[in-house]
Amino acid sequence: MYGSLTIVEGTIDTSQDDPVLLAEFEDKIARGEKIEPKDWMPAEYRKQLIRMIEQHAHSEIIGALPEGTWITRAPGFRRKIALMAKVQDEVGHAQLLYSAAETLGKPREDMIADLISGKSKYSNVFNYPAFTWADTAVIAWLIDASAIINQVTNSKGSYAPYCRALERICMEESFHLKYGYDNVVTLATGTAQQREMVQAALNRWWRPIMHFFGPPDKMSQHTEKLVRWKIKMATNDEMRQQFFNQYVPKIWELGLTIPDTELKKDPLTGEWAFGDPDWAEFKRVINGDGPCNAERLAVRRTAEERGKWVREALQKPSHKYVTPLS
Ligand code: FAQ
Repeated sequence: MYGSLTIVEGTIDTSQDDPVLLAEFEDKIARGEKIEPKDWMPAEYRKQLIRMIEQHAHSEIIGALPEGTWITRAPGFRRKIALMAKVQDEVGHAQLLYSAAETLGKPREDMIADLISGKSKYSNVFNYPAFTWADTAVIAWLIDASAIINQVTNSKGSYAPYCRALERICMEESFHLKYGYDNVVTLATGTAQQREMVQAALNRWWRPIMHFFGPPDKMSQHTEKLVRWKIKMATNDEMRQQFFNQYVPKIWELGLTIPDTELKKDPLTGEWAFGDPDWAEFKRVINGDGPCNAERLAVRRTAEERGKWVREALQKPSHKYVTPLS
């Protein structure tokens, strides 16, 4: 329960909503107007936004971890600085998104508690390890590219605070993408060993990236209502197709191969066909049983425990700071 909202589990449920207000709300959405936190909204719209923005925020903060472990090992000072800035950006994105979710009534403490207890989900991709420097390059290029496709699309959506956060995030992510591409190009045009390393990383990340866009539309639980209320401005399959259109040619251009023998574009429809990326693995990973789920949550749990004294100190009445000279 958050404020006057009772979170109802299940499919779209507008039975508790005033039909007149609901009709006005839907007209507003249809006209392309934005919803602000103080505007009336159906309980299910609020519930869906909290779920999605909260998961997005968790993804950013957990998403800092696979690359974060490479800051000390990045090759060269310039790459170290760039990676450190990227990781800081991702954590900053989480702050923007937690703030956007808070406008809907769920306190940040509850969101963090749900993350570290394993109740809330976060993006599947961050439950895989970054074994080599090339893994970080593929993350920064192709996962940031996937995130941009999703976020640019949804920044045109209906909930104003989320759209504002997404616009700002996308500006920063576009630098991440350039940084990632630069690293991939360096490896792909480097020594035989570097090429091998980046190809191996691409092979490892391809399936998780296919999963990143969510299950196929026919298996998706939430897409229909999210599209109806313009929270999602494209379906999971549409965004995955956009990724193929934009990035498959760029990957091939670098002489890299994609580990899916069934991947091909239908010349008549323009649709990409692809092999089954193992949706059973996707389900296992998002439900807590991926290669790094336990490790990722343990890091967040430790951070939460170690930061407790800072949060407590901030709650206390402020004391006048006395400098040695005053
Ligand atoms: N991972 O009915 P749908 C980033 C869950 S940010 C985990 O299709 P929906 C930046 C879904 O929650 C990355 N779970 O769901 C960065 C639902 O479970 P629930 C995050 C997933 O909401 C880059 C169930 O499956 N971006 O990368 C995933 O309509 C580099 C049924 O699925 C966002 O969160 C998944 N991939 O569509 C940081 C964007 N897919 O809640 C560091 C906002 C689905 O019923 C380094 N979110 N599930 O228990 C969205 O656009 C949507 O929520 C989707 C899923 C498209 C992710």
